[in-house]
Amino acid sequence: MLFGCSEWPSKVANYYRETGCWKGDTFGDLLRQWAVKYGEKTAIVDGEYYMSYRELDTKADQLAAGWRNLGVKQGDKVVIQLPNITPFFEVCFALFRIGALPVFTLPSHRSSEITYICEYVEADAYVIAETHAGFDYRKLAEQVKTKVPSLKHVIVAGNPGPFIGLADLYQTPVSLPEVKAYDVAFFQLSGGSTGLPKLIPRTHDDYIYSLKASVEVCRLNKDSVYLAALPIAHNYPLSSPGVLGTLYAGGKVVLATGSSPDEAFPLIAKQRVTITGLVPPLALVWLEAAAARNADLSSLQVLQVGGAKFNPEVASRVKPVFDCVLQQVFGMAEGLVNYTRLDDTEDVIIHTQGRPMSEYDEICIVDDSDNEVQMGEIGHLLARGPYTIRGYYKDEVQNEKAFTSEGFYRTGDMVRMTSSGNLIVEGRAKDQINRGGEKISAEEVENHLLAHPSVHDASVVPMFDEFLGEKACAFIIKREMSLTTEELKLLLHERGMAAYKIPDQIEFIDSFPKTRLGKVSKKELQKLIKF
Ligand code: AMP
Ligand code: DBH
Repeated sequence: MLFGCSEWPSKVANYYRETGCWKGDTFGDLLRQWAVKYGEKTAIVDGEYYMSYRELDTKADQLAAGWRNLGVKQGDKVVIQLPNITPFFEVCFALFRIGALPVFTLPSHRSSEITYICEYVEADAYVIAETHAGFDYRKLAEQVKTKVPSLKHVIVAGNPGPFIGLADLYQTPVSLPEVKAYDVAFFQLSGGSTGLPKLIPRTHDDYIYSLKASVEVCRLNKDSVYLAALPIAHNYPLSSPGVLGTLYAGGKVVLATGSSPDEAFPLIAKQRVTITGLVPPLALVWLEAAAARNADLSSLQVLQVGGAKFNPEVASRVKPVFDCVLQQVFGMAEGLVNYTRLDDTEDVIIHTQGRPMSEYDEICIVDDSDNEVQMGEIGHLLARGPYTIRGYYKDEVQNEKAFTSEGFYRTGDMVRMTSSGNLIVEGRAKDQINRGGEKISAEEVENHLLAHPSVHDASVVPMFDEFLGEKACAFIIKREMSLTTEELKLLLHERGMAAYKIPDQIEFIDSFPKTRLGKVSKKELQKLIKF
């Protein structure tokens, strides 16, 4: 295991090996096995381009050579910011094969997030697409490069401008180093509840196990066709079972560049998509579009909804409108994934967020003092298991808070267990806004707001929203009376924060309500929001 990452205790690790959870395969090995098994079968469809398993395997080898020739070595970090395009897979599998570590960021991230991450992991390289959704990533890379001089390479899928083109990295395969399955394979970003995003180290062993477990629960096989409508760098469309689970099962991945019904519905009809995963607000848009249009969605067997709490009334419309099974997914990039099962009763599917996917998952629901609550009562969800991390990357301070002494991860979610053993997400203890599946750390936004000289204090809280479930509202105590909402939004934009984190509403206030302990009471603040 690499420096800076907490390991599973060796006894526990051995147990996961003995029970067959961890099989000792790396992602590089897996792709080789798939190429042998599925050969010319289509692995990925990207617009008009159909890529077979064999082709993906070959391209990964060629790119691995390119990376090695650039000087990128085992353990080096490579920040990946790619939309849903085939190079995402080629680049990642090439890096897996040389033991370099992708760090996944979202296409919506901007200079604030990317600069911080590049600095934090001491990234050697940054991979972008030329443009996507009207945004030129080369401009962003220029800004990042000025701020992070240690960043050696910027690689561009498409026209490289001043950087290196990905096309130049397909080279004659070279011999590859040995990569260990127990090592970290890549980093995911946590949704965050602290000032700065935390990095989640995932190993080959643990992540591959999570794919296997997901594929079993979701019943994927080589006839499955998964539509990637959400950004695939996110843990949910990446692995639950997502694009990697689909490849694991020998199925076909269909990439969409966006998630609107205009793009997705024709793809479902043409590619005979059997399963896709959405966040709740998108599910609502799709429901309305499907009811209004005469699209052929007959191939769809499973519609997954997760990332944020799905309203049961909306959930009950999925089956009648799409004529397929709804599967609720409650997961986290740190590990634990819960699913409703395909043959669960309607009541379970509509009203719960499912149960852990693996028999080796251990969960506890506890009160504020870490004592287990009575069955059916609401408490903090703790999780431990063969694919749940034991610590964030190089962050001992947060690790003390986020993990118990027994190695359970404190999810920050408040849940209750039903008599059927399923979980219902009832709220959240972490200081985070879940904006329709996009997570916003309140503290991160507050810190940006506090950088304005006219801001005396700032507090960001969730506010109810019919469509998104939650939006962000910032309360500001001014130092300078002339300060306006527009000025603050501009500040956040100029500081390079991703657009989804910019508060939807800003309220000015004279003082913050306090708790008995003298801390800002976010609960009371929420009551002061003007709708
Ligand atoms: P992230 O930190 O970005 O990986 O987000 C994981 C968090 O998203 C979980 O800890 C929950 O707070 C939230 N989440 C994910 N799925 C669901 C769901 N189905 N219902 C409610 N909350 C969810
Ligand atoms: O929200 C998430 O992070 C999430 C949701 C569903 C996730 O990581 C997952 C499934 O694996």
